[in-house]
Amino acid sequence: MISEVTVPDIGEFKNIPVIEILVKLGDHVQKDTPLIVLESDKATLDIPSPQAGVIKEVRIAIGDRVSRGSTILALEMPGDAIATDPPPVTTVPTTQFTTPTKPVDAAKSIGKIIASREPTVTVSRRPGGSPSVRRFARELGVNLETVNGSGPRGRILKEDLHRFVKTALAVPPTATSNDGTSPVRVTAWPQIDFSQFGKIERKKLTRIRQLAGDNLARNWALIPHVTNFEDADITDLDAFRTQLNLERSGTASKITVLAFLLKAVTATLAKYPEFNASLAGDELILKRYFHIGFAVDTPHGLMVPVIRAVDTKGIRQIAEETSLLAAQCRDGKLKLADMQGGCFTISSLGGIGGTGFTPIINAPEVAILGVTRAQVRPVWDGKLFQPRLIQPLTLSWDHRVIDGAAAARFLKTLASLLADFRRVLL
Ligand code: CAO
Repeated sequence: MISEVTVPDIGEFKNIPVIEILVKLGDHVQKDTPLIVLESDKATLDIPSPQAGVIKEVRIAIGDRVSRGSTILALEMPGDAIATDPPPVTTVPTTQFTTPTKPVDAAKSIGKIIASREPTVTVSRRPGGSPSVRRFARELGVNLETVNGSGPRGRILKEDLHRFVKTALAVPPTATSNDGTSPVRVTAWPQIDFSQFGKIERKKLTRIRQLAGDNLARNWALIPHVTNFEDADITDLDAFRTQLNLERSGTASKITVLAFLLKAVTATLAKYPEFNASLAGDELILKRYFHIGFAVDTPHGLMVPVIRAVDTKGIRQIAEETSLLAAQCRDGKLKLADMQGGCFTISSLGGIGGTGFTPIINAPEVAILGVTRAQVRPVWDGKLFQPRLIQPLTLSWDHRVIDGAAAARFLKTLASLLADFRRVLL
């Protein structure tokens, strides 16, 4: 089945010279594979193949002038491709536009008349270069749209390409914006053969660590983090916690400070809704539910399961759920659903130690609480130093959404709830 391929509707353009022929006899092409390039004073146009097939004859030469309907080449097509040909795809890159697709303009075939819709013609709004310049650019992997032409009407000359490549090689790799105006310059990651300094061992990162690492790098780099610090006096709370643990039945999970933190954070979020939110463009999405995530250290890497509707649950139930979810994380049995829907995260290193750290926000959340180990410290009561159990708290927050004063109030409220847990009921 051989069909003539003609120049489709190319809008205002007429008598345009062919500057490049991208296919040759015997080439297999797909639908929309560019066949030839036309160049007018204003733009270059890629004429794509209307169908998949094999090039049987090329009927134009470079320099020929063509208009709509001019025959370009003969294409042999498999019979079934013709019958089932879908309408043209009109999605094109943003730097290009499509000539209006008109209903069927029947292409004449040598053996048979084949009705086919016009293909999508892409028109580049840039000055062109000669075929040899375009070929050279392709070989170098240079996008001609990024090169300034110094020829007549901005035509790109070979010297322009040479200059472009020289300049690109002279500049160290940077993380600039597309227009090159970003003030941020990032040098390439150091590539060092460490074995020249001593014995080394290679260890592949686990999948979880890779995924978490990518997210953490994005969140750290893109969110303007600020971290506030606060101390909470949890002497009374810890006495209550110890009492509850003494009262618990054999199989019940041990209650740690974490369960109280989850509950107190939820009460604080209810008071400061902008902390229970996500940024979406220029809108803040405020959540009216309280699903709180907590970081779990596992042999495979960090995981963040989520406890749902913490506002509706008691301390014992929260403790049961945290210990169950943490066990599932460590056994690699956590369900995807249990990692989703979080509003806010608590990262507790209280079981390990430390006096403070600045956690990275778990996007698209806007704040995260970091907790280290509570310690008994001498606290001045106005007359005497009293031994009090002090819980260090850190809050990292997204400065696009939250201000320092709000963060200080949030932590102050949280500390006051932990100091007197009855206030959670208020
Ligand atoms: N102050 C003092 N002691 C604390 C404490 C605190 N804030 N928090 C926990 N402890 C104590 C517990 O009471 C427990 O004491 P006992 O051994 O005497 O019973 C001990 O420390 C161990 O607690 P735990 O860590 O097993 O339990 P948890 O509920 O506090 O924490 C979990 C559970 C899953 C959060 C924790 O095991 C974990 O994985 N933490 C690491 C999180 C992490 O890696 N964060 C960093 C991420 S980077 O942002």
